[in-house]
Amino acid sequence: MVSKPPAGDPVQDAPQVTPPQHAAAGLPAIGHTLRIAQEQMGLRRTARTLLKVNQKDGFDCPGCAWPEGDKRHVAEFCENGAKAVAEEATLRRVTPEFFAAHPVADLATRSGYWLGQQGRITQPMLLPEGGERYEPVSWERAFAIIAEELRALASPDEALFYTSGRTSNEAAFLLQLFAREFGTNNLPDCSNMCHESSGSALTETIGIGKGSVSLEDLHRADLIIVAGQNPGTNHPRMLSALEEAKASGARIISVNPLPEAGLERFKNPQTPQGMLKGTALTDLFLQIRIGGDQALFRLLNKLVLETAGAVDEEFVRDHTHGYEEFAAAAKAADWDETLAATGLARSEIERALEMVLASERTIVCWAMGLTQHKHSVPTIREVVNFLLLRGNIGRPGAGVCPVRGHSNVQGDRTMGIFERPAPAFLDALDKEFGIVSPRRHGFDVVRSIQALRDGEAKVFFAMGGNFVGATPDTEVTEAAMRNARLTVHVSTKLNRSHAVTGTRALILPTLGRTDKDVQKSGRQFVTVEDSMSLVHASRGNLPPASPHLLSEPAIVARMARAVLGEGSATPWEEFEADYARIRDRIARVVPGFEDFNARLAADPGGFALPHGPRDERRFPTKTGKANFTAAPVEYPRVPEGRLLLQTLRSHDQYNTTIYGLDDRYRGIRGGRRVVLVHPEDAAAFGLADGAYADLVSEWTDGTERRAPGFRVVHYPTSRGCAAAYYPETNVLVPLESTADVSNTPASKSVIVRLEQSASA
Ligand SMILES: Nc1nc2c(c(=O)[nH]1)N[C@H]1C(S)=C(S)[C@@H](COP(=O)(O)OP(=O)(O)OC[C@H]3O[C@@H](n4cnc5c(=O)[nH]c(N)nc54)[C@H](O)[C@@H]3O)O[C@H]1N2
Ligand SMILES: Nc1nc2c(c(=O)[nH]1)N[C@H]1C(S)=C(S)[C@@H](COP(=O)(O)OP(=O)(O)OC[C@H]3O[C@@H](n4cnc5c(=O)[nH]c(N)nc54)[C@H](O)[C@@H]3O)O[C@H]1N2
Ligand SMILES: [Mo]
Repeated sequence: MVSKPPAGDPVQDAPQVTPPQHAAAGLPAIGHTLRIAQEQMGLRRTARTLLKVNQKDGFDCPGCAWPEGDKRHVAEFCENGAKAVAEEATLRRVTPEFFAAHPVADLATRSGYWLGQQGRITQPMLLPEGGERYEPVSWERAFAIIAEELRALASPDEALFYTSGRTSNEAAFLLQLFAREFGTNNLPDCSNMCHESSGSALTETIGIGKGSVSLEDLHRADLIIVAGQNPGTNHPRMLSALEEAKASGARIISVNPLPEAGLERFKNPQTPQGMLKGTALTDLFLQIRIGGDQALFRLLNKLVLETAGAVDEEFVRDHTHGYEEFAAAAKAADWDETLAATGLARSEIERALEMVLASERTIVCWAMGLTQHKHSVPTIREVVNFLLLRGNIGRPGAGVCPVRGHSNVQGDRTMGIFERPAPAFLDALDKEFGIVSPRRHGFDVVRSIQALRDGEAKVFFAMGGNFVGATPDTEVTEAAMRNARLTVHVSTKLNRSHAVTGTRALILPTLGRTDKDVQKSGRQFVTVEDSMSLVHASRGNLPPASPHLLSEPAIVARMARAVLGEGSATPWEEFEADYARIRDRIARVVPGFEDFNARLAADPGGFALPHGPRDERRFPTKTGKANFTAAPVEYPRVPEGRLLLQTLRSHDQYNTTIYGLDDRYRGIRGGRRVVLVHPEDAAAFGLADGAYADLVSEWTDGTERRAPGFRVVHYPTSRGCAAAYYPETNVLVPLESTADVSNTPASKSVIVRLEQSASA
């Protein structure tokens, strides 16, 4: 299997490489922000828009899910948030003339960067059966086509309803309601590829799949461990929280195969002192091998167990279950095996232990570096064991902190976007709407692709996102998508998924976060939930990108009316006219949202959802306690002469949206086809810095996948490991290579060999 870089793709240009930087943000970040924002929006719109980001009367930043503090700065955004805003608030437009000039076959040759740079989509478009181009279509006709295809299915389970995490609570609630009224739980979402492993591990161990800390807790912690996360790029506002924590005496351990600039030093653009010198953040850098985290935490647990007085015995006795079995497993942890799995030195782990023992309040933060491996769920369970041992949950300054990706990915799940909904949730939904939701579990992302491939699913609907761009095994996935009868994308911008279609395809253009949303009852706002379970309003203030756009709630409501017709007693029209009516229903179905509208009116800054472990050390698990677990230690076994490749984000991208071709902190400019390799590993393949190599992944069934033409960059990553950007490398991730339990694609552990490129 070969993926050729698309013709005319600027990413083929030879990237410029300089040594990686050792500090993040500062002046260059401001300059970069303003340049990108102005290119897309012009000067006036830039000012008007950026000053509204994350303000109480403004819109929630469409970037990451990091929470806002209570005290807002005038400019409450970061470089990458500003890029996300600029990308959406751009003045560039994709009109019907554009589609007339660019047949689908042409779009299919373009890079994701080029597609995204064309601007906002202005009208609903249809690719008719056998057609070569998308043509303008009325909204009415578009919904009639969806109704026709959905009604023609042999079973509702032949339809898939995907959600990307930018969708508001209101739209998400309507979408899951529609899917269940229609008769399926096929609600895959981006979370399946993202923090599903965190959700699986946390639900089993503490009874709720969400983080247990607030910003306040971070500021009060003694020790913060940041494992498998690159906040300098992906959650830049987290750096301010880490800086504040350090100012109050916290220490930081970063666990990462790469030295990430943002974790080394932060130059806070909000303070003069920060701009000059900045704050060193990391006290101890554990440069771990990819996939070594479970072994590391297991050994730390053994060492804590062996230290007199280190275990919080009262907490363990009163609040936990499974301690004996866990302690037996932990005591068996082996130094030599841990050193082999982690690539760390004994002295480094001993230093970490000292810091752990000196801390009364410890927080562990993590993201994709922990969630996208075969053994991610046991890894995160081991992190929970680690925190439970010293009672670091449910008290100030301590807890679990999975740092979410998309700005409302957590809220979408709270609203019921889940292929395996809890029976209690469905009971409440059924009671409220007088429907009978299906109880059979639906398909997650990977199962959805398999269902399309195998002809079990025939209609694919996406509320945002870029399904074929974000999912693994690009060629398999694209072939699967082409099997569909109908593909529908509710989108703001063009992406790869619009070029890889079913027999018929629809593009439904929608309002974004920054757009003003006016419905029959007047101006609307929507709500979102951030990574720390805070719910708040988001209100766009720009004139919509085109008069033909519909909001996401309106699209779902109209689709539901077209599909369900008289058969539905749900007041879809009323929901479209006034989103407060949707919130009234959310208040009655979803725990924690009681008096939803009234509470938002009282404080537009929002409210925190209840969280048993955080609020009262109540653990809603099967045992009624926090569960210790005792899984065998796993780590990737990489055959001789192979490397373990992680696929990650550059500084100039938002998932599959490419803002630019630079990865400033890592010293890469003007290109994305790079592979970062330790100089000695590169030498073993006979590859000098600047050589070109094909990445060839090897899977257990003997198949190989190839991504050609990557510039080799000698880089200080841990030995035996390599890194390259997603989505270019998705072609290398076998569909069947997923995490146990959560079924999340193992995008951070791909076994590869490097071959000198034929063409270089
Ligand atoms: N600007 C911007 N912001 C974003 C996004 C974006 O694309 N751009 N994406 C959003 C989304 S959806 C998400 S999920 C988050 C993603 O946020 P991150 O998880 O920070 O994103 P990645 O680039 O995947 O980085 C993974 C990090 O984990 C490290 N890592 C890889 N493997 C291992 C391992 O085995 N062990 C350890 N300890 N570390 C490892 C990598 O070196 C890297 O530092 O960001 C969100 N925010
Ligand atoms: N190899 C590899 N694969 C990965 C990952 C990895 O680290 N490595 N990370 C995974 C992760 S963590 C995630 S979250 C997924 C991301 O998967 P997705 O969420 O599917 O992908 P995005 O690139 O975030 O989606 C971008 C598209 O969303 C649309 N969009 C933007 N704003 C809006 C809006 O307001 N409304 C609507 N309706 N549409 C909008 C635009 O059309 C844009 O092109 O990718 C996963 N895939
Ligand atoms: Mo994500």
